[in-house]
Amino acid sequence: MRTTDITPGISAMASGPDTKPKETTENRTSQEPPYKVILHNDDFTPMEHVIDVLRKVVPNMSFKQATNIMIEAHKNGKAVVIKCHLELAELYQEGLTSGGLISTIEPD
Ligand code: TYC
Repeated sequence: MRTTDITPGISAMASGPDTKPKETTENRTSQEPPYKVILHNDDFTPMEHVIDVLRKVVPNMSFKQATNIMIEAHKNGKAVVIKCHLELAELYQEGLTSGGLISTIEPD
């Protein structure tokens, strides 16, 4: 039959390795947020104030998350607040600075 001569070739092409999406890993990597907002410790800001500012500046940050970030910065000198794109990172840095906290932005 003429169709059976053609169909196997077509179905082999449609499901063969050549039609699989390429470079899935590279695509996923390129969608990662590219910047980190880093909170730096200081010797004078009350811990409660750091937690309050973090929660005001970063949407949906829980009290527990803010506390952990504050403690990490307090102990280690710095802590990652959030990973995001540059425009948002700059917005968050402005908020942290307005709240009296020291922060930097760095590529992830
Ligand atoms: N080290 C401050 C204190 O002892 C608390 C603190 C934590 C300040 C984190 C800033 O990013 C900071 N009161």
